[in-house]
Amino acid sequence: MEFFPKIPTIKYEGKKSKNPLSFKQYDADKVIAGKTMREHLKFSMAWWHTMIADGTDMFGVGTMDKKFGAVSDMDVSKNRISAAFELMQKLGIGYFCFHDKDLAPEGDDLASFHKNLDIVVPLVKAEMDKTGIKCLWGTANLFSNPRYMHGAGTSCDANIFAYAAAQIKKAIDITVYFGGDGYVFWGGREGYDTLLNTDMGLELDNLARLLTLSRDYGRRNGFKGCFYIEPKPKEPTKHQYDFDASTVLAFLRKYNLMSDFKLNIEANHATLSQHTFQHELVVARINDALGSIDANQGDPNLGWDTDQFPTNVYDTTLAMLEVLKAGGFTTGGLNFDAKCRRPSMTHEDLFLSFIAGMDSFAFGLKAADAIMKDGRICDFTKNRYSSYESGIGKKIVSGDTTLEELYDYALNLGEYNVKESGRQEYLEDIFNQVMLSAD
Ligand code: XLS
Ligand code: CA
Ligand code: CA
Repeated sequence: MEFFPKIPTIKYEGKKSKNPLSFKQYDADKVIAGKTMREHLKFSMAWWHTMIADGTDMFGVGTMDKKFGAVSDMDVSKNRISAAFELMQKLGIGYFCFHDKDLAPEGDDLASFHKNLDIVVPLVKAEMDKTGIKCLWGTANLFSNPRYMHGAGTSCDANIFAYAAAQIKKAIDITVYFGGDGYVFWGGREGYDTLLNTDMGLELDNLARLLTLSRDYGRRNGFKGCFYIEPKPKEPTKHQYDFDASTVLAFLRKYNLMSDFKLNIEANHATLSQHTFQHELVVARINDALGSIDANQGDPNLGWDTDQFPTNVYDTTLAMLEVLKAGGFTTGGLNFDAKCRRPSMTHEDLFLSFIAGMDSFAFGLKAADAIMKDGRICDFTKNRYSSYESGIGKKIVSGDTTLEELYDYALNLGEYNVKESGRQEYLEDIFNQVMLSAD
């Protein structure tokens, strides 16, 4: 059965096309810097937003049909599988990401939830085998069920810690069964609403204990991919422990988890933490921890986690610049953790949204490659630090100086001031000019 009968397979038609159901920028087989666009971009569908989110918000019920003609919870889950693979195939999306809870009804308790998963998960695998579509990462939803009101790994109740562990075990099993490349921990309620009732030290130690137990279980049971932490500063809690990339890196180092964990950077979470998307990607990259990306965008005038499809081509260009500088994705990819706006309620809007996001990142890749090839911005930055390549600068970098030597050196300089301009506006203009002529 076809769930989107009016939607054809989406093809690349080029910039001049006015056909809304076509790609204007994303030419999957085009080779850029030695790889096809498909290989560079590794697009992924987020099961929760695409197959489940129906437009429900705090002020009103859903506006979109995500039941795909089914009535019982189990049938809804099954129809979503067929619809998901039809959508991914028509768009040429090679990966998907999922929470355990996205795939099957929760039932009355954990045992019935896992029984439901055992029925549904092989159906997903059969579609994967048929289509060649892969799993980018899996995760467990440890934030929706009321039992996680105080957190999961950071709950004050040890029974809830055990529940979380059980859910993670099953979600890792499913990810391994799917051959998934990644496993994500996003700390939904791993934070606090007030410090008056919170033992922060114990909560952080317990969170690390849960991640360590999960890592060890995964490695013992065939998970060869990468574990990721996804930073976010707040929402739903007032303060989330995995606040931003730097905070997460300090946590991973403190608890000796750096060798198995990298970061999954989400654009909207970056801006929520008062950073730019580019900033969070740079922090991840320079720490060799750029794992994967949740591709979306927020709205600066709203200021919460709106999870919009990414259409800002400045941001996609800056993001792809960081991905290229990092040498491209290995286990990671671009997961559209994004949903249509509530009034964009038709199934066609789903396709139009993915097309907008894919074209925006495809353009970003082309523009980033052009900026790398143009070389002026990278060269400028490199030359800006050339004083560290010889003389006293070289000694500072190689660790061959002392504070005493620097004291004498500085005093001998007499009246000295920097001569180089930062040239921000000049660089921004180069960025614009190269980006606008990218093809
Ligand atoms: C929520 C997060 C979530 C994670 C996966 O804000 O983005 O969707 O990506 O649990
Ligand atoms: Ca996310
Ligand atoms: Ca989000």
